[in-house]
Amino acid sequence: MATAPQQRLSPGRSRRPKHGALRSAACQVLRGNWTGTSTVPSRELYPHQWSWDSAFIAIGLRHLSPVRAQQEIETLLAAQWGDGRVPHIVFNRAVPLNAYFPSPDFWRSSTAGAGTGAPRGVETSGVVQPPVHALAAWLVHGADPHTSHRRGFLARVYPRLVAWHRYLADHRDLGGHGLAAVVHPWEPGMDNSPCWDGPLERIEPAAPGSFHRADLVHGAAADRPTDLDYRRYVRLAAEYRDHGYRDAEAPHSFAVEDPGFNALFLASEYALARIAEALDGEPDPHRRRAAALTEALVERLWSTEAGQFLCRDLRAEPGARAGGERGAAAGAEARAAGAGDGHGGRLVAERSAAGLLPLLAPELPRSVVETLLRTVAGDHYGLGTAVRLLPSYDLRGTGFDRHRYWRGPAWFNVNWLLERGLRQHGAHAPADVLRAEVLHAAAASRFAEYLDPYTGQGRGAVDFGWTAALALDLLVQETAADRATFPAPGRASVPAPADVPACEYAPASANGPGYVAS
Ligand code: 2M8
Repeated sequence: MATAPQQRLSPGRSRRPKHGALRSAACQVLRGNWTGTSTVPSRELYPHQWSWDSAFIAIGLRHLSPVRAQQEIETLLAAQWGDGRVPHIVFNRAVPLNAYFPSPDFWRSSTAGAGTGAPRGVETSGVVQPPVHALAAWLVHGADPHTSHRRGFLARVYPRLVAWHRYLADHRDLGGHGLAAVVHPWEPGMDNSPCWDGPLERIEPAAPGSFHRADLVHGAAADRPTDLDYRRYVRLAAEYRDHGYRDAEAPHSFAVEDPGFNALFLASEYALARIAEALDGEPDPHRRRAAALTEALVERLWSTEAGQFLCRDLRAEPGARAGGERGAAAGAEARAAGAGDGHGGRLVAERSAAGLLPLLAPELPRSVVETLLRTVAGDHYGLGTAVRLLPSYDLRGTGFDRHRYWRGPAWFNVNWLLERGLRQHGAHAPADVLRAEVLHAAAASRFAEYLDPYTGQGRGAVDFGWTAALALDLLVQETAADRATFPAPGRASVPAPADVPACEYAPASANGPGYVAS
């Protein structure tokens, strides 16, 4: 694994784009992607509302229109199911069925999900995405606490966010030790990660030709998941649907504890504590749950050998090879990573950027933090030496592909989260460099969905929602030098900096969409 020392890349500050132009361009994207009730990730490739996209988008949108940022979250939560789950897609009925697959007629949420409380008035998917929403809600509130209080924003979203977290704790703790499991590769958001190759190999693919992919109309086949992957995605989703989306009855042949998903879960649990405080409620139960999640993460997913957190495949035999055929090249490392460690299932011997996201946990043991900081800059991720933005997957992994989405490319939301995690643990110098690199890359790539980590060339969609939103957020943070992880209630977290021109962003309508009136 040892390589010749690489030259440190020159810091990004000199490459910083013009603030005013970047803000204005980000504003155009967010305005263009706004549908009237929420924001699409991309007009062509993703023409509906996506769950974790909306949370990230709201975090940026709060700098342009705090009311629209609140509406973004409210619209999503209006589609929450009776059992508390927040669906990963909320479908826009004005969009033709063939614009995206799987479409509402595949998920059939309002009928197949009726027994689990799927809403009647809107069609959604039946799986979930990472719970970034409480964190987003707290940050959105902090951008304009006065309007938030006036609209009763926190008071209305808090019970829904609590129900969402309760769903994860009660229905998704499939390993029985406090972590939430994902039951489909769409759920952790890093859909095509090599981490899923092993667990997916056990899934019988749906028949070829039994569905029609819409993504290839807009995305390059070389960048997207393969047909074989899609056939397995479809099989898993159909199986869940055909069991009425009941977690107790569905076989969940794919069940994985993902460190990224759980890191966001605990970060959001801390945010719920702040929200409870702001509402004169009880923050301690949330803090205790966040601490318990941190402990379970370290206990079940930490790998000293890998120097990072790994996924745990709950359906793997403890003695079986981790990662299946494609991941097995990790060899001895795979065996060291978790065979028969007594925790059930097996650690997956694949390094994904998800395994660095527990840096978001404020109570992570110092030795773990220091190891993670070394790993980020080491050979597997090469941040600051081989690459300027964190790649989504191990640069040296057998499954690495610099172009295929989530198998290597750098993503803006992951880098935004890393920047936050670095600061959380006092690593301000690398966080400053990363922030400047994100801003440069966002501007240079026309807010691309993701980038070739080596060349910085944009891939996937352009004018991508969370890329514009999170660049805007980092831009404002940089200029305002506001670095509090959780701003104190009642204080605007991000005062508008003087050198950023006002954006001609349309004001929100007086009667907001979602489940409440403004
Ligand atoms: C991608 O996922 C969707 C399925 O949910 C797709 O490929 O069609 C992922 O990047 C996911 O994380 C993201 O939320 C979604 C919309 O941007 O696109």
